[in-house]
Amino acid sequence: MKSTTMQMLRYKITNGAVDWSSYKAVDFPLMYYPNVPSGYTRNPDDAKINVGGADRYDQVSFGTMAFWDDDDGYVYAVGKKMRYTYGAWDETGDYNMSRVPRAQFADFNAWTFWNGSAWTKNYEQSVTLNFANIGNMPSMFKASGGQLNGKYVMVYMDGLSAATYFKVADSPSGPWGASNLLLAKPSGSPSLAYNSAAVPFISKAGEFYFYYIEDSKYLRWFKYTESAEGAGTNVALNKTATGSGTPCSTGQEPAKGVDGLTTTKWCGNNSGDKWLKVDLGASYNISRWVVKHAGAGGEQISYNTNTFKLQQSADGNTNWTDVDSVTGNTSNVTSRNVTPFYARYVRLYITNAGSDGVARIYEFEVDKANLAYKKTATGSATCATGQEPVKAVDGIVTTSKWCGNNVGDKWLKVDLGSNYNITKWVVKHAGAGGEPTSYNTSAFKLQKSVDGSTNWIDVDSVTGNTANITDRNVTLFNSRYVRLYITNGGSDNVARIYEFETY
Ligand SMILES: [Ca+2]
Ligand SMILES: [Ca+2]
Repeated sequence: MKSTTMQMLRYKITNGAVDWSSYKAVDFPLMYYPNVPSGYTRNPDDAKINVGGADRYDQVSFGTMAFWDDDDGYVYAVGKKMRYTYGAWDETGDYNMSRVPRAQFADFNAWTFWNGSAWTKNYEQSVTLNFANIGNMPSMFKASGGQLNGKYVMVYMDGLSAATYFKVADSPSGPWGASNLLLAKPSGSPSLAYNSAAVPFISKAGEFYFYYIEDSKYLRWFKYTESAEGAGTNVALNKTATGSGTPCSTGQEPAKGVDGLTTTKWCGNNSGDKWLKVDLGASYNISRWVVKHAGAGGEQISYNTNTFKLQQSADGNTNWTDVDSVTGNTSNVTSRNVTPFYARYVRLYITNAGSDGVARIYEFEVDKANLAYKKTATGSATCATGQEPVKAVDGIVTTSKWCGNNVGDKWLKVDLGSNYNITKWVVKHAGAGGEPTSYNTSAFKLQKSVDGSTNWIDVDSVTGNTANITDRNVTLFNSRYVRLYITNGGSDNVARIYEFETY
């Protein structure tokens, strides 16, 4: 590859459509000029190195990708450094990351590089990202909505024709968490598979599409969908919404604020306070709320809702109770965790809608809480290190289970932290984690207790189960402690619980 510079093509998007005639080549700074070995010379014009009479060329950071962080206003770019060392190109294994304020994207000199602790102008120091065991061409994006909301997600294949994974971090520069398997190593037909990458732009909250390249000819597509019962399911999605005043115009009704799309909005311009109410259809424990403002839909940021609160009500008409409030907001997306509350009706109540006083809500979401998620779990004897009770409440199904193998009955106890109303429980057995279905838990009960140590009371029981996932509604009960009590662990009587959830 002869590379004298690296460029990206920029296109204008008008009314949601790409204007292909508008492209403009923009310089991109992830270009690596290695130290030229002794005796070799560099052609200053095109970064060419003369190696024993043959032309060789500098390489850019290999597999460079970029993504735009909607919240902090930067464009980030990540690539894998290639280095020329005495006659051979090799991958350094080091990833570098650069960023630039979005408005200065085309200003080559505005880019800075992460050196492990700070953003610097010095490219040579930009080699400190801890991306061990990441194959070429990872992709990265910032998730919006769902369990991963606000997290940075990296999708990658662990080598050529290998398995595809994703990692999660709280900031682009890491640290990155454990690997989560997305897709097993391709078997059979493809002789070569590479470059697994996510395509978040066409994905909805709680899911993302990804692909790999097969035999340099095809894109093989897949979709990752978060567990429907996992932490963070938006229960306002497509529910009945009403709003104050009359919509600003046709097509901007309250329903557009809960349709799952950031291309549609509820617009309210009545005088005074404005509100958007949602009837969830049933009562849920709610642990998080999300509002996507004007800027999230591509409008000017000064229109972002300024001061607003989340309210809840049992009847949806009167007696609204404040749950959480935000003042002086300028962000495009508000995402806030709250202590779980139990309600059927929620309301976004706006006292300052932004610079022109018009409410523009592209999405209003409230997430149903799995009350057991990441709470304190204990259990009877564990099969092996890495299969502790905590693995049954970590929200991860693939490769993450509690395994219990003591003789006799087995149990998994969760301290929810305080008393909650509970109406549903879910158990994901061996088959849900990819193991033989004969290992699915056969006979088990849900129990409750006021003290978590004695006086366990049966709430519900299942016998002769063969399903991978048990999902059962129960008459509402209030408890701080819940226990999965297993009397028959399946064909080999070992308990394999990938997730235990209560709602
Ligand atoms: Ca919408
Ligand atoms: Ca798990």
